[in-house]
Amino acid sequence: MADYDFDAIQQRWRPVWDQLDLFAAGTGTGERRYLLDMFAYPSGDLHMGHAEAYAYGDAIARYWFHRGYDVLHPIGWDSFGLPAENAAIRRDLNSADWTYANIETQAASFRRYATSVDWRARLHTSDPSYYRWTQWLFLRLFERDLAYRKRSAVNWCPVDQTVLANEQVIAGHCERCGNEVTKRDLTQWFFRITSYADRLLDDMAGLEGHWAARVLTMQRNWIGRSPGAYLDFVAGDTTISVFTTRPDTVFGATFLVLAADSTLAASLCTDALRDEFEAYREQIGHESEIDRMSPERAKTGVFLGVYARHPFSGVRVPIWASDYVLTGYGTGAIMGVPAHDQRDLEFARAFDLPVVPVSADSPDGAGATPADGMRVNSDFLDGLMRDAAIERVVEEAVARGVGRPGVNYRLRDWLVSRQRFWGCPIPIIHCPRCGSVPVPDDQLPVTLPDLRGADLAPKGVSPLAAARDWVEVSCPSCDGPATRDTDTMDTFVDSSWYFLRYCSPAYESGPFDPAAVARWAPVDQYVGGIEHAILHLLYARFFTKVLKDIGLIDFDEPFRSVLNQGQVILNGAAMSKSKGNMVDLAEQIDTYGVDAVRLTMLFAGPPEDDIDWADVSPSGSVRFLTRVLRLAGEVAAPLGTDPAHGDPDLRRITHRLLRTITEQVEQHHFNVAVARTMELTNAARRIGAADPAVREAAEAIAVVLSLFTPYAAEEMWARLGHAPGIARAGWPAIDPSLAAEPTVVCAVQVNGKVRARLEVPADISAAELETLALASPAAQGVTVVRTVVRPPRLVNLVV
Ligand code: ANZ
Ligand code: ZN
Repeated sequence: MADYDFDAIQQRWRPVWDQLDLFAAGTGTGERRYLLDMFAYPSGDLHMGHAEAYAYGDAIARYWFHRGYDVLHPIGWDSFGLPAENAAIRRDLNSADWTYANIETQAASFRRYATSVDWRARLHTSDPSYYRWTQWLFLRLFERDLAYRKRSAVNWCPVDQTVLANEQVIAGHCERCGNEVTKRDLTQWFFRITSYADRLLDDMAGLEGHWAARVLTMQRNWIGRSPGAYLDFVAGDTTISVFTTRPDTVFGATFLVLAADSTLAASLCTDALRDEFEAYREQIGHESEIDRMSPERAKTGVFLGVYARHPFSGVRVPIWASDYVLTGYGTGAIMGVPAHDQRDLEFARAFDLPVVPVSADSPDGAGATPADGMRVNSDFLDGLMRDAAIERVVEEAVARGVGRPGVNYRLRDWLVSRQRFWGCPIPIIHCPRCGSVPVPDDQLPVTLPDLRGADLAPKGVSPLAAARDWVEVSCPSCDGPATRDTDTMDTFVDSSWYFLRYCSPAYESGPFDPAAVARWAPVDQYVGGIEHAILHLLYARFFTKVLKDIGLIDFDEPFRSVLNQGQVILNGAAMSKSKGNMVDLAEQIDTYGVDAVRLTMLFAGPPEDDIDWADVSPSGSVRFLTRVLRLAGEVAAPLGTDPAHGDPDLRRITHRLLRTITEQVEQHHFNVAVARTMELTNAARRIGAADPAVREAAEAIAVVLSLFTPYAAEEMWARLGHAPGIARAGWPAIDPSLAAEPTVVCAVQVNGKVRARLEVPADISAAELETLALASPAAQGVTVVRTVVRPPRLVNLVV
C-alpha cells in the first residue's frame, strides 16, 4: 500500500482543516440548510453505529457545502441519563467527571472521523447553561397546565429503581436493563401530550414522503386514535360509561366488564363477593399490560354481584370484573358483545353468559363475527348496515341522554419524573401551605447538588433527597419552610428541544435566540436510528407544537425530512457487549483508516438497511482508495487545462456519471453513487494520463469522494495541484450536452422486413427493448409467435 498511507494522510490534513475552519455556519452564500445528526450518549467511545449514522449525515452536509448552501451542522451530547449514572455507580466515579471525560474522548473521535461540523455550535445537555433552559421550558408547561402531578400506577423498574415512561417499557421489560417491569402507585410528573394527540396525528400528512412510511405508521399506531362512542349503563345510582368503537352492536351487549383493578369495580362489588374479588385482584396485580392484552390467554374474572340497565332495551345485564379490560384505556369499562368480539365471546363461554348476534353476517361457527352485515335483534337499528347503524345509534344515544360520540387514544400522558441523580432537576418547590410552587425564573438553573462521596445506589427515592441542604429551602411564595422536588426529568425532555438550542448555543436571555431559530429552523434533514422512531421523534414534535402555541417559534414540525439508518450487525445478529460480538470502531479505523471505514458503510447498501460487517470488505475500500490516489498522482495535464480537447468518450462518461451521482446523492442512495464513482475511476484509468479529460474525471472523482472519504479526497486534490479545502471547492458543473444519454435507432422487423424505427437509449436492456418493440406500430394487428432481440439496434418479430 505504498500509495496509500492513510495514517500519514489523516495526520497531514486534520490540522490544515482546523486552520481553514471549513464548516462554520453562516458562511455559505446560498439558501440556509440545517442538518442534524441525532446527538450521542457519552457512554463510552464512538461505536460502529455512530460511525454509520455520521457517515450518512456527513455526506449530506458536505454535499450541501459544495452546493453553496449556508449550512448549520452542529454537534453535541445527550449527556444526562441512566447509562452514565449506572456506569458511574459501578466504577465509583462522579457522574459528571465520568460523563465529561467520555465527551472529550468522543469529541476527539469525531475530529478524527472528520465530520463536517461547526464546533462552535456545540452543546451538552448536562451543562447548567443548557439545563437552565430545560427547566425554564418545564415551567412554561407547568404554567399552562401541560405539566402536572398525579398519583397513579406507574411502570417501575425494580433494578434501576425508577419509574419508566410507557415508551420505555418494551414487551413488559425495562428498555435499559431488560428486567421485568412492575407497577407502583406513585405521585409523578406528567406532560399532557394527549392534548396534542390530534395535532400530532393530523400534521403527519405534511411529513408524508419525507419521513419513512414505517416511522409514520409507528407513530400513528402509537397515538392510536379510535373514534367511537361512550354509552351509559346505569347500576343503582352509579352510571357506568363504556367506551366502544362499535356502538352499532349495543343490542348484543349481554354483560359489562370492568377493569378488575379499577376503583369502580372495587366500589360496586357486593359484600357477599368481596373476598373472591379481592383474591382475584391480588392474583392479577403482578400481570403486565402486555400479558393482559394478549389474545391467547384464557379469560378469567369475577362477578361483582350487581346489574346495570341497558341504555336502550332496559334489560338487566350482569357486571363482571376481569383483567382483560385495562384501567388506563377508555373508561376502564366495556360492554360485552360476545357474538361480535372474540375476547367477549371467550369470556362469555368461560362464564356461561348469553350470546346474542345482532348482525346478519354468516357466522363461521367457532368465533365471533365482525358484525358487518345487516343489524338484526336491534330494535330501531334493524335493517341498517354497520356505518348507518353507528350513526343512528349515536344520534339516538345523544337524544335520549344515554351516550355521546367520543374518541379514544392509545397515547398516554408522558411521565417525565425519574428518581435518579444524573438528570435535570425539576424546578419545583413543595410547600405545605402553597403546594407546588415554581422556582422563579431568575433563580434558574436549579443546579444539581454535589453528591461526591454520597451513596448513589438506587433506592427508589431520588438520591437528591439525601442532600438535605439542597432540599430544604424557603417557599418562594410564602417564605415558609419547603422542600425541593427531588426528581429529575426523563432525558427525553432534554433532547426534545436541543435542535433549537443549537441555533444559538451560547444565548443567555432565553432557551434560544428567536432570530437564530427563525433563520435556521426547522431542521431540513435529520439523521438517526430507527430506534427513535416513536419516543424521541414524537416528544420533539410535541415540544415544537407547545413552543409554537406559547409563541416562541412559528412552525409546527421540527424535522422536515428524517433519514433512519439501519444498524451495523455481525453475522446476522445485533452486536452487544454481553454477546461478545462487538466490532470495535477504533480498531477498524486503525486497521483500514477512517476513509475506508466510511466508504465501506456508505457502499454497503441503502442507508435504511442493516449492514452486516461480516459481509462487507473494508480492504476492498482500501484498494479502491489506493487506485484513486494513484490516478490523481498520475494526471499529467496541468492544473487549469481546458478539458474541451480531451477524449470525448471519457468526457461523456464523466458528465453522465456525474449526473447520476448527483441524483443518487440527493436521494441518499450513497451506495449507488459510490458504485458510479468506481466506474468513473475505471474509465479514467483506461485513458493516457496526459489527456485533459483524465484530469477532468479525476477532479470530479475527488470532489464526489470528498462527501464520503474526506481525507483521501483532500489528498487527491493536493496531488492534482489544488490548494487545500476541497470540502468547499463546489460541486462539479455538469455539461448537459455531454451528459445527455446517447440514443440509437433500432429497427423493428416483422418476418425480416423493417416495419418501424424506434429511438432508444444505447444501453437499453433486451427486456426493455422487447417491450418497446411489442408496443410499436409494427406489432399491432399481428400475432407474434417469437421475438429475436439484439439490443440496441434490432428486433425481429416472427408472426
Ligand atoms: C363493544 C364491541 C363490539 C367492541 C365489537 C369491539 C367489537 P380500540 O379499537 O383498540 O380502541 N375496549 C374498550 N375499552 C377497553 C379497555 N379499557 N380494555 C380492553 N378493551 C376495551 O378498541 C376499542 C374496543 O375495545 C371497544 O369496542 C371495546 O370493545 C374494547 F363487536 O365495544 B368494543
Ligand atoms: Zn408556601
